[in-house]
Amino acid sequence: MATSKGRDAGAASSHFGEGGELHQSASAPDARITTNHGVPISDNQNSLKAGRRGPSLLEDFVLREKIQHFDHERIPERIVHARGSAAHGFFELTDSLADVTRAKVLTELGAKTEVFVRFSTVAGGAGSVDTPRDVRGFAVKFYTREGNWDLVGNNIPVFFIQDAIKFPDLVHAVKMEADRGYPQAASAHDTFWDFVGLMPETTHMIMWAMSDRAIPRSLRMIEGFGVNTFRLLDENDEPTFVKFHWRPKLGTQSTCWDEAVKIAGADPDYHRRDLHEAIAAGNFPEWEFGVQLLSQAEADALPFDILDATKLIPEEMVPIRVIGRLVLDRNPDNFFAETEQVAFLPTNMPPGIDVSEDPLLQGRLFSYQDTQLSRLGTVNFHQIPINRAKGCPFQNLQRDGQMQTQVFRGRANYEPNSLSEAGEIGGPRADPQGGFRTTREPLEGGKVRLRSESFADHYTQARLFFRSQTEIEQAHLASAIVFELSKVSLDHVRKRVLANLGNVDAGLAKRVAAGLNIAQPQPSKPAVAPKDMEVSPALRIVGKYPDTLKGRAVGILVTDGADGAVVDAVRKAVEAEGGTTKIVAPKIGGVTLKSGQKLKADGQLAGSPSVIFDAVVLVLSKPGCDELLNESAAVDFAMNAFGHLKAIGFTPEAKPLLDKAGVVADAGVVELAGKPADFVTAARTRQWDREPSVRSLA
Ligand code: HDE
Repeated sequence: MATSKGRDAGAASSHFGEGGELHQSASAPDARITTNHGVPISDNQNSLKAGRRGPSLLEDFVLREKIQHFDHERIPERIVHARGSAAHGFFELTDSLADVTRAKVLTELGAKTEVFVRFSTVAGGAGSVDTPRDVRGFAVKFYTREGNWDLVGNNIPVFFIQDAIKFPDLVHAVKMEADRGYPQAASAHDTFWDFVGLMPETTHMIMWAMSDRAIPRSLRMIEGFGVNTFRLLDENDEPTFVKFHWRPKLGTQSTCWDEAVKIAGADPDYHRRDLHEAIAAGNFPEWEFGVQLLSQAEADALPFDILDATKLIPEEMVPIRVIGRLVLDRNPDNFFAETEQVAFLPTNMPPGIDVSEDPLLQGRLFSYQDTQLSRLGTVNFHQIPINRAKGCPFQNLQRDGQMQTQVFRGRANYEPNSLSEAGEIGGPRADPQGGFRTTREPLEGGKVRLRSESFADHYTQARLFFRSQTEIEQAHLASAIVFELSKVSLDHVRKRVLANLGNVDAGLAKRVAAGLNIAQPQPSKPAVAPKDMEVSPALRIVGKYPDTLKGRAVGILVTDGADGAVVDAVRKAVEAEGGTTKIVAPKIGGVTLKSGQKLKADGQLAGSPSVIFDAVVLVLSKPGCDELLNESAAVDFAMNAFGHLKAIGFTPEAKPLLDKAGVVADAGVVELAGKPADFVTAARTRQWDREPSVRSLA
């Protein structure tokens, strides 16, 4: 039996004839498969064997090359920000910063600069899910005419720590625990909160990380920040401090925590898919680019140190000047070649942009170049197409190294040289006028290992953030801390965090203690007593994003016998406002409508729960509804849509299902009597007013 198996299997395939030989019509030379060295391959289905039943022969270089290449397909994942999604696009300058910088990318009005942008989570591995509670990376590579500029930012404007020397500790603490290898992509565990409690400087960032900003609805709906303070230098090298901001056109929008958790199961690639599909459909994500500019004197007048990355500059103190826009309009062709191999370096800056002395940034200036060497394996990683400077030539006298792809001509691999005097290639030279120059700002003091006293206030801005939130956001934030600390198993860790929270806001500490049902400890003794600042409404998200269907998806659940006219009306109304619709049916083959027409499904009910939509509509027939009453996926569809504060449109036949799911009438639960206008109004936003009726928050 075994004798004929291989041959039978081969004969079954149209590619094979008698004896397992490949019967493929002769490919044109440019379409035929070859080895890596260009040798055409005659058979890509069978290894070379001694006799029909083997063994395979070592001589088979086609097999060996293919397997060996495969064995080495994976490269080390990024130590942080391993999971990412990216897109190509452009940056267009709409307001010149010629008054403060000589960087052409920021002065050539109307000029478009090609960009590649990678979004990421921080803590999880490359294969982790898209929706954990986490900071999102927002890394932009501008291919400028004066070299690449990498603005490697996050969706939160401050950071956990003040000095780069604490970064390995922070990352060890937040990643999966060393002995057990879990939890993956989650901060809700002992070691993270242990670090947080012992390092009060993390408190401000913790407020942001526990806010809804850390569970974004879409990568198209996150803000971006350069975080560290940078400098701009004008023609005379006069410096101006700068903070960079990205603001999404769709507004900053988030999921509910329960929803984020469920999306992780329903669609682990939720954000990656959303970004890809939006771009593929021509709904190009867009951001405004803004700067906060300040002189040394203005910086000195602020009540905190702009070199401290745990502090932000409220917009109300230094307004954001919008100077351009970023549009992502092309998906990568190949995930590995582009998204995985892209290497961002905060040291990539064109002339006219410079760093500050922020001790966190100073460490970053070393780290990124270094990490690329172990990740991409060679000093020549800048020659990988996605990393190459495209806006201008790059040339110097650096030579050789692994994976060198350039073929240099001539003898000039040193400088100075006088070879050009003999008519030979002399090579490039430094350009004192047009080249990159560093700020001339004077430094002070001797060598010290200390933290500046100007960094000592760890609570004022944490308080500012918390008190600037709307009531809803404060409740979410407090509940998120309760959730995380409830996953902590060490009592003393919980208590220490609670004691620190007492310095942020007594009410917050009280709510968290009540949520944990433990006694509220005395506040810890802060290094500097926190002060009350004027609240900053700009730090909120609820009430700030536009009520719109743009960028939102509506799931329409249908059954056999459903009214096609209602489906059409909803689709038209949603799409007219820039939203997208997807038909969900019990079976992927779709349904037969009341009219007898077939309607194709975009998704099967069990695989398309309501968590992946922003609003839902149930267009059911009576028998269809009766069947769904015994289908937990259908009950969950309605129940979760309600619990996640989504608009629900329904035909009267769907009422029994809504009743079973515990959906009760409110402004967001709309019967589709004729026109879907009321549903559309409700679907433009979340039904925040419903929240107290569906969950108790801290
Ligand atoms: Fe990073 N960070 N980081 N980081 N970071 C990396 O570089 C590091 C920090 C950020 O999509 C690594 O290429 C140190 C702040 C993003 O490829 C590594 C410190 C901010 C990305 C590294 C920080 C960021 C990274 C890992 C403290 C916001 C993903 C892989 C001193 C401004 C880029 C890599 C991408 C990636 C080091 C802190 C943003 C290890 C030492 C603050 C968006 O070099």
